[in-house]
Amino acid sequence: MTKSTSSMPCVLITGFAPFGGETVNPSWQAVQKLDESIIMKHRVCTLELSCEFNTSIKELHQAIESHNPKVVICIGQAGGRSEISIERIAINIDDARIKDNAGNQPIDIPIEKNGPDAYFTNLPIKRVLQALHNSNIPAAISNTAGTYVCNHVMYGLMHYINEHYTNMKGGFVHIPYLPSQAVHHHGAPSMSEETVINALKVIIAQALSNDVDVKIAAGTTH
Ligand code: PCA
Repeated sequence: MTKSTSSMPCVLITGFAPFGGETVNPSWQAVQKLDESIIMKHRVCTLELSCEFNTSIKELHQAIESHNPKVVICIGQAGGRSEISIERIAINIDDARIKDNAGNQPIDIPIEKNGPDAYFTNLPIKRVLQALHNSNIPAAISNTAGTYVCNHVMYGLMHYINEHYTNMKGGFVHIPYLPSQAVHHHGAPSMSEETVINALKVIIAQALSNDVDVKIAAGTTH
């Protein structure tokens, strides 16, 4: 008899819809492959977020309410970055270089009028970094998630956790273009879907197994 997985605790992993003229978003391409898989006795629930300011946060909050996950990790495309990019911080500002998929382009607008200037992720990011490197996956800590929809969603996630839950873990990870996208962006780095999927499994396992981070230097001097 197979045990029902519906009573298992879950982790919520999100990807984004394509944006900015792309036909795919590598985040959702990879994330959807993990749907309903089991990692460390946790069911993986997945969701594709709209690449739209405001709507994306509402979709995320609704999914958190219905799944009550232990861990929430949102994944997004960062075309031009070469590594798995583990975000440390989300800032309270929208400053869109291009319109979102609903045609909105907020410029210098706070995400939460009375919210703090920034939130740090509560994922053990250095452990995640170490584990990715041990798996031979290029990765780095990033100290900016930008000012577009990804930073907006990360801020919305951490704000929600802060207001509603005390022990839910949340964070954001940017990933490079897929090779099929990079061929249209001369000189841009890329990462295979297989490597990204492996990276996501490593990240989820680390988030589930560690509350306390390690102190290893991974900063930059510029
Ligand atoms: N990347 C964009 C938004 C959606 C995505 O996948 C960003 O970095 O803001």
